[in-house]
Amino acid sequence: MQKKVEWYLDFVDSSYKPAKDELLALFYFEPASGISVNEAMGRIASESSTGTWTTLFKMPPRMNKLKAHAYSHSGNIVKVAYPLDLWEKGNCPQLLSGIGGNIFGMKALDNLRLLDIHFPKSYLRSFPGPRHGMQGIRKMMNVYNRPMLGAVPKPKIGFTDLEHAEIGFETWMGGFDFVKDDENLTSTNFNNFDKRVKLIAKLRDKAEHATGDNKDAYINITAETHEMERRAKLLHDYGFKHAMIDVVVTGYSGVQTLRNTLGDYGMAIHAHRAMHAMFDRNPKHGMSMYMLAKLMRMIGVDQIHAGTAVGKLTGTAGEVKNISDTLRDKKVTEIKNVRFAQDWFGLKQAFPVTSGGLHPGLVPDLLKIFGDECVMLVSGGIHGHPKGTRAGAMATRQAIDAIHEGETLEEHAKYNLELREALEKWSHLRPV
Ligand code: CAP
Ligand code: MG
Repeated sequence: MQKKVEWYLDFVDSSYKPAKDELLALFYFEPASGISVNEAMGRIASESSTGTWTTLFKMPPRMNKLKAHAYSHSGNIVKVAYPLDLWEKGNCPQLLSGIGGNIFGMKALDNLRLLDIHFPKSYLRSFPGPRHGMQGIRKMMNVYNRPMLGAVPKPKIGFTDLEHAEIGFETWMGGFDFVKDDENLTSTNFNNFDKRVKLIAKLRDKAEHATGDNKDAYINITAETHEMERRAKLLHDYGFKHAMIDVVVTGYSGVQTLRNTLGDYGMAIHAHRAMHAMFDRNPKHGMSMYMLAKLMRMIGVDQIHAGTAVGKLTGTAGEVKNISDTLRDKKVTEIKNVRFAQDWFGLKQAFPVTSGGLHPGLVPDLLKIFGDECVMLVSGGIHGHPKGTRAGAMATRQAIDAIHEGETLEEHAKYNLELREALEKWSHLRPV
């Protein structure tokens, strides 16, 4: 008789009741041909916890306590419970080495997607969460009852440091709060990070003086981690209250380190999600954007891009709403097969950022989806205004006022020239 070779099914138990302090993962999965549902679920739970592909010579019985259990299954959805002791608290990379690791490459699965993880209190509270959160940022900027507004100079890369700062000045003067770097601008031979910081600081002070409002910038510190720390200090020295990080490309460890550094300076993090679509766009495989947003709130970014549903990039209104919920809610409710309920146990709330192909004509849609509690980035949609950046920013503010005052954009445009000109160019266009 052939000896037992593997023990994957030991990790499947539909009668298992997860303990309160276990981490629970929600996966979409598709077994490969010839693999049963139970065999597939067993592999997911095994390879992401204590298992390997074969039975072992030495296996102390106490290790059974560290095994994950695939405990619930319906259709292509499986829930897996992971004992708390498997995890190092405060270590997000380790979490993903397990739950987001080898299992995604197993031959026995055609597709696998991590949709959500439910975190118990003791695990969640081992991370700091946002330094300021939504309320802290509103207080810092003294802006209430409307979205926070920002813009990236466009084209996204190519301006000199001085040209970049001058466009920023126009953005602020039109009534926006933030000037933002684009995700692929760091430090180049034509736009040096240090020079840009000094020039933007000078024009920020000028704009604050001229308008009497608080102004700030999301300057992109993305680089090797020690260099990010140096850049963070420079921003702090020049009085900036935010730093921007491309959080996917720098990685969880980099963001955790910078959360500490920037937190010590009292600064907030603007998280750009460049590269997220490499793993979240295929609905059957990879990891959901929802999961990324949740991990980033846990690590402690104050705001992260969430999509638009009406702009140039993919993402439905439902997805955008889910992401916003996990960033902003104190307690998230369950949506079957989509997300777990999650109590955030007091970690601060983060802003969703809506960005990508926006212009004043889309403001009514955006306010319907996000409400006022968001950061709205309108970039091409202000710099492409027929009268230029300042007029474009003014048009966006006028569009927000219109909705707040219960008017249509067209009504409000009758006595607001900048909005009228924006609508003449773009109307309510949804770019593709
Ligand atoms: C928007 C943007 C943002 C994307 C990011 C860009 O510019 O600066 O990076 O919106 O997407 O480079 O495309 P426009 P997301 O406003 O001119 O389109 O927020 O989905 O991560
Ligand atoms: Mg960009």
